[in-house]
Amino acid sequence: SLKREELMQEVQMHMSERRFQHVLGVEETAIALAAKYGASEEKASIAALTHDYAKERPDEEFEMIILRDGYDQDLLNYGNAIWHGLVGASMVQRELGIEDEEILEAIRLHTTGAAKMSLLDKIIYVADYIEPGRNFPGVNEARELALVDLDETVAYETKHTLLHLIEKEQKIYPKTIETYNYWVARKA
Ligand code: DGI
Ligand code: FE
Ligand code: FE
Ligand code: FE
Repeated sequence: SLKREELMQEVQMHMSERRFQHVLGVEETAIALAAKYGASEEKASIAALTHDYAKERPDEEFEMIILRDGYDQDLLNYGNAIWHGLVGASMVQRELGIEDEEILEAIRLHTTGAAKMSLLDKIIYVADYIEPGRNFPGVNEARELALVDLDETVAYETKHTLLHLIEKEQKIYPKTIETYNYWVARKA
């Protein structure tokens, strides 16, 4: 598969400069988390560089793939926010030649999380939330938490993302609820 430099170039060509800077921030953060928590820094780098690869694809392309490739058709009731990782991973595989299932799964889960997450899944989920370009209330608390407890950071991110979505009256994807039930509510 592609070397880091080629991968970066390919990713950059598929998105705005602003989004590419986000991707580089996620990569830097994911590598640091991988070093701290003992995951592969190379896999963290590749997953981070490609996690939003499909984010600027047209809805019609996602809808065509969802109809064609045996996805749960309930996905059609959602939009780019849910599709770009879950379905976007198949574009990363096909177009960038990434076959590593751990990397593809981290891409699939990066927006919603899941009850069952690998160390790499957690790293990408959290790095996406706390990368240096993020600026929202609570991000510094999440950054500090990530220095001490990755699982607690997954819980914090999940709770705050859900609160934010509900505040905006957004449709909640069932997997997001599963993530909340496992990582947040199970502790109560
Ligand atoms: O792609 P990014 O902006 O870097 O970040 P992301 O992939 O984590 O999230 C994309 C958006 O998806 C973000 O605004 C939060 C939102 N999101 C997460 N879970 C859900 C959701 N949106 C809806 N409608 N439903 C969800 O369950
Ligand atoms: Fe994303
Ligand atoms: Fe995220
Ligand atoms: Fe992202």
